[in-house]
Amino acid sequence: MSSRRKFLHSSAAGLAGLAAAPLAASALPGPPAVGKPLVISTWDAGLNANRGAWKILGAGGYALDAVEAGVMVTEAEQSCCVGLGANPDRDGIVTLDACIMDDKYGCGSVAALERIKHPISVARRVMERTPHVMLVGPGAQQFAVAQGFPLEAQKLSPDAEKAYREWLKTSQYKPIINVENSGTRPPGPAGGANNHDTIAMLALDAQGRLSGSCTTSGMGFKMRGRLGDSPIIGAGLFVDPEVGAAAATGQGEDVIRMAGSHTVVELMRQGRSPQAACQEAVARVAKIKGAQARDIQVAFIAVNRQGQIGAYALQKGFSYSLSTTDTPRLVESAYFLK
Ligand code: SD4
Repeated sequence: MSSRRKFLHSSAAGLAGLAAAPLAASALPGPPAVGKPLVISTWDAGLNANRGAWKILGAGGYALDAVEAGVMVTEAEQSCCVGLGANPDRDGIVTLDACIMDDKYGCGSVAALERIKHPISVARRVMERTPHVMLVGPGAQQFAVAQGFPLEAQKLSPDAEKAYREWLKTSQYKPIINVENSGTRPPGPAGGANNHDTIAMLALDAQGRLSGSCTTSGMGFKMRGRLGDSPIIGAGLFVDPEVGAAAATGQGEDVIRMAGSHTVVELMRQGRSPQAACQEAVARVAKIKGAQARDIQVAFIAVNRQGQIGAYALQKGFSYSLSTTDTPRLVESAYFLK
């Protein structure tokens, strides 16, 4: 943990131009064109995930394989932020959401999936082996089992069990912004640590193919049946091979209401750089939320076909992991609210 934190600080210091908090698009230096292949993912969990993706990208592999393998690393870590080790809903059950998009408008998604370790791989099977885009709840689980995914035990991890017991003392639902940073996890305030849990990843491979993935347990202590943006194509993730790709993290309700990732891609289609597109989308969230914007976090990452990247958050504290070699860098994102 502490080495991750140190890495965050040193990387952020070394990339001070990206860490500033400009409010106007024109004031942004903007991340450099990084070319291809590249992989970008949300939060510091992205460091390990990017390493997993790079094994494929660095060997000239397919972006789709990379974004699946990359976030599978995070799903398997279990100890932190995504997958079966994460915090449960308010009824004490871990439910998982994931989606994936390839470079041909192919997309697949699962939501409210229980007891399956790798929802991202189930989402890929939905894309590749069914006529549908989304499967939810028991139907998604039934499909996963039919596809040979093992049904894991219905059991909370020790950390999640502890957090849930704490949360039950008050049963207050109050998401805490930026809890995805590993330095803030656990211990945290009751109902606080792990309230948001997501990794989103975008990759451009050596052949110029774009793909994206997103996987999450959603917000800890959510209502049973609640879905956020992460499994929703166009909200948590969108890939248009003619333009670029975008993904979101943070308060899913506020990403859904402005079709977040699709909005970022459409802004790029209109000529914005990935950075300007992320910034404009975040500004829209801020405008919609008004004074309540301070209570939430929303952030976008984006990449265009040319290999330029963008990242922008509503609040300070969002960082993303970027790989253009086999050594990932953690970069503190620019943000909107001072
Ligand atoms: C959700 N967007 O379920 C997710 C949470 C998240 O980092 O992104 N956390 O609303």
